[in-house]
Amino acid sequence: MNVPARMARHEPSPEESPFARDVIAGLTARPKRLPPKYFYDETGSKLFERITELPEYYLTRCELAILHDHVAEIALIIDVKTALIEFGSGSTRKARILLAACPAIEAYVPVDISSEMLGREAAQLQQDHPRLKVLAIPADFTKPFDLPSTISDLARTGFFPGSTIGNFEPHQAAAFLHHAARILGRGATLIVGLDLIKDAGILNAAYDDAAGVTAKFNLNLLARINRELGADFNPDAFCHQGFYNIERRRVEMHLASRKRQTVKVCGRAIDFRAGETIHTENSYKYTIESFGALARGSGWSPVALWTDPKGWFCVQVLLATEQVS
Ligand code: AVJ
Repeated sequence: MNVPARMARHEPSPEESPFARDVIAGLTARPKRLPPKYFYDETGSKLFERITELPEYYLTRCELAILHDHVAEIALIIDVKTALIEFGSGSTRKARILLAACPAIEAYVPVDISSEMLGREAAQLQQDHPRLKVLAIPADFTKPFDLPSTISDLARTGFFPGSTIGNFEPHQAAAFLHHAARILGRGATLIVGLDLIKDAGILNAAYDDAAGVTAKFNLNLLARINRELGADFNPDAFCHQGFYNIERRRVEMHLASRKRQTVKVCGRAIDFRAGETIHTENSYKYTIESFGALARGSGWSPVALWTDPKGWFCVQVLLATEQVS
């Protein structure tokens, strides 16, 4: 079949980009799914910032409070000249708390898939901290990447806040922790934020807010696929779902088809039954013990941890155990 050149440009073949490949793989899988890392285009990153300000979304506020309250103790742990490597940085708001109180941090290396936001945030941070080495790496931090050679004389402190680790399946979280131990190397420290298991009502509200910002964030994924891959999703024909799955200890987000419909994506026809969902995100919740066990099994030893007064969120400091495989 002859495809006009103009059409072909708007419908990249699955081989063309990792995004196209992942979208086709996810939408042809049963059940349908899409990787949450693709939420964060320009619009999605802004919507996520709005989520962090919602009354129901307690995660960011709790974590900021923990960091503010305990940063002096963190500074005592990271006391030798170090690079702070942040995985999936988004905003630099949390790193700024550490930078203000930890004079040992000489370089800041944010690694993020959302390159526009990364560039802006890194440039602003550099202005505010003229003597800090700011070395932004636009990359998918779940894939191997090299640290800049200019930080080879510094110790390494990894920073993985926001409960982003909850997006991984537990076995992927273990693989990520091993991967982080390899990238950061011997003697490294890792500061991780994780969301704790709690009452389902609080979790349901946090991921299905009254103002509908989380719904917009979830639905933007379809708009992004339209924009970047020339698909013809009608976002109004899908609805947001966000709920806590108690048995699996995770919040699930889905986009449910409001009717039977067919959508064209990268030249393929994707059929939806009425009510069929695309599973767009898991956000695993841990206990202090279950996360500690995961860390110990993945090359790290927990050395300190704090929660907010309600016990909803936890920041743990891990030390790389000697043997790095
Ligand atoms: C940034 C992955 C931690 O799981 O809470 C917020 C993303 N999704 N609302 C989370 C998110 C829906 C968030 N993480």
